[in-house]
Amino acid sequence: MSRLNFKLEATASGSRARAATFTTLHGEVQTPIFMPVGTQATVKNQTVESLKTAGSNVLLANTYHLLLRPGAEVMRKFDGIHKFMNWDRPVLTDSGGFQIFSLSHHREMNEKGARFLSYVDNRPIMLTPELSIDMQKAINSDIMMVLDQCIESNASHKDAKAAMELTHRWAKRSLEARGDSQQSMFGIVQGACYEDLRKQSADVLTNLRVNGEGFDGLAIGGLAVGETKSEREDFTAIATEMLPENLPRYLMGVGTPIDILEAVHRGVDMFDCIIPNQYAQRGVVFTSLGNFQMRRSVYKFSEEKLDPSCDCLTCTNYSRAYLHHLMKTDEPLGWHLLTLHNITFYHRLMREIRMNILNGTFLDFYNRKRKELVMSDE
Ligand code: PRF
Ligand code: ZN
Repeated sequence: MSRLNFKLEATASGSRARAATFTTLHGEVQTPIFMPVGTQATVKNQTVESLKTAGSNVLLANTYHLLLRPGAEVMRKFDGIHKFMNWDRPVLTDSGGFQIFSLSHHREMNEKGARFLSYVDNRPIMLTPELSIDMQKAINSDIMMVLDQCIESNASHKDAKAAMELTHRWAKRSLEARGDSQQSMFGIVQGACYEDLRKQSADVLTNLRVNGEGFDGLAIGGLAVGETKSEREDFTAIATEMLPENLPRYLMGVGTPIDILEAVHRGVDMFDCIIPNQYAQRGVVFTSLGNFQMRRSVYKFSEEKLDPSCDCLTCTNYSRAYLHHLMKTDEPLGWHLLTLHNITFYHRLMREIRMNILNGTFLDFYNRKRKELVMSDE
């Protein structure tokens, strides 16, 4: 049984989409959900107040970054990240496995853990499952992630199998390291683009028990790391087919609005992604009329509001011309306003998805929305 008291509310017909609720130490979560990325105990360019107006509920923070700075002592001083950043809603922490894989240059993996050089002071650090969980306890996140090894999705079967098996051993050590903490913990399915490995990984992690307790949810890792869109969709479906009905499913690091819609259709409940922030930083916004590049001079004189069907603070208050100007002059306010809009767009999409699942209209919605989002993706 999950500590999260996961309750399935509805499953769509003609689709594997589901709507559910679960309860964390900092309140209830309704799924499908999008969790903005707050790597450094901040969602870049946002305040906790602006995030709440956007509709954010769960934030994602990164153990890897917070371990290096400000460090465990500061987190402990504040009894965790909530008081530190003034966020009273749920927080999920990624374990650091993926960040070492994607961000560290001088890294070495062995049975014990992952060794890398700190980007703050070049000091060597050995991130073990035990250290990752210890830091996640200091952060006091509502949901902790196991330390895993994410490898390229085009890795050989032999390498993918070795990384998956190491991930399973680290998953067990992570769950053991939880001790008497009340925090929840998710396992992470790996196995690159191999059907047998994905099935085996889902099976092993679903059945793993330490002191009679298993994981409170399961994540799908190792996707959105270089495979094609159709491979990603196929392996998402293969993984979710093997996962238990009664636990939340989290697809890590995915994706664009259309990627998320496709994954919900394949049975995923939770998402995080840096795309709404990254796109905003580059001047790209998602709108009901398709994607706009706000740096383009076509907006120079436009008195229109950004997206006429969006009720965010950006769209209700500022013209396209002003936002264009802010982006052209690299003003931080431009990043704030465009990020706020993009995050609001994601949360609205998730609310529409959830509503349609609950109303029994998801399949129609999926078919309609899919065309709209694919068009705006081009
Ligand atoms: N593992 C962890 N975090 C992640 C991933 C993973 O495989 C991914 C893959 N897209 C994103 N974030 N721990
Ligand atoms: Zn808006």
